[in-house]
Amino acid sequence: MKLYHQPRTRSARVRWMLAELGVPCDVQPIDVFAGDGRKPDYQQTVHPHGFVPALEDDGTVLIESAAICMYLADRYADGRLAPKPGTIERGKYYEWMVYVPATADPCLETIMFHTLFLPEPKRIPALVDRAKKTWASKIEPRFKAQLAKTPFILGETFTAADVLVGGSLTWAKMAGVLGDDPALARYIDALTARPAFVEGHR
Ligand SMILES: N[C@@H](CCC(=O)N[C@@H](CS)C(=O)NCC(=O)O)C(=O)O
Repeated sequence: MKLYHQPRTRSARVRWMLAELGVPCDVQPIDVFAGDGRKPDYQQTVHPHGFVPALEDDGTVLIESAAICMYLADRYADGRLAPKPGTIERGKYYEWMVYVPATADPCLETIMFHTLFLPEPKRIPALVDRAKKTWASKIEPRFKAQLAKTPFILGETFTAADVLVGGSLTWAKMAGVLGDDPALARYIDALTARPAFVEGHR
């Protein structure tokens, strides 16, 4: 198995997930910030957009951090990190696994791009204002409401959904938009103290 990886990006979620599972994996660094992702060979054989993460397993390459984490949980966690297929708990698991990349990540990405990554003349402050409003009024309250009730996003036990939600919340903290809330702080402290989190973010 091989993970195409760049620290401090969404491939850290996959590296964290692999560490939770204790599955050995070669890590192939792809410096997307230095343009490694734009090399034709990488785009033709690994990731069609030149992004990370990508995971090669059994001779097949998978992309999309949430899809990779769901695959790894099903294949290597022996029922530990995801609810049973066909249950309503599994439905809720899918909800969070999709909510993060479909709704939370794009909002944070807008904030990061228009405050940090893009050259200054290309940054659009109105987009940042709108995304910050969406984060604070819609997205963060959803995480907060659940985490005020249960230690993990699906309830009493840690699942792959916490890798996605934890990844998004630590990104929000990095972007400086995470609100001051005891439930969120307790959750982030608990996740970042996990040895697998530390291993995944080396
Ligand atoms: N939805 C994808 C997003 C992948 C993505 O955008 N990766 C970023 C790093 S977080 C990347 O590789 N960017 C390189 C670039 O923009 O050239 C996922 O969750 O895997």
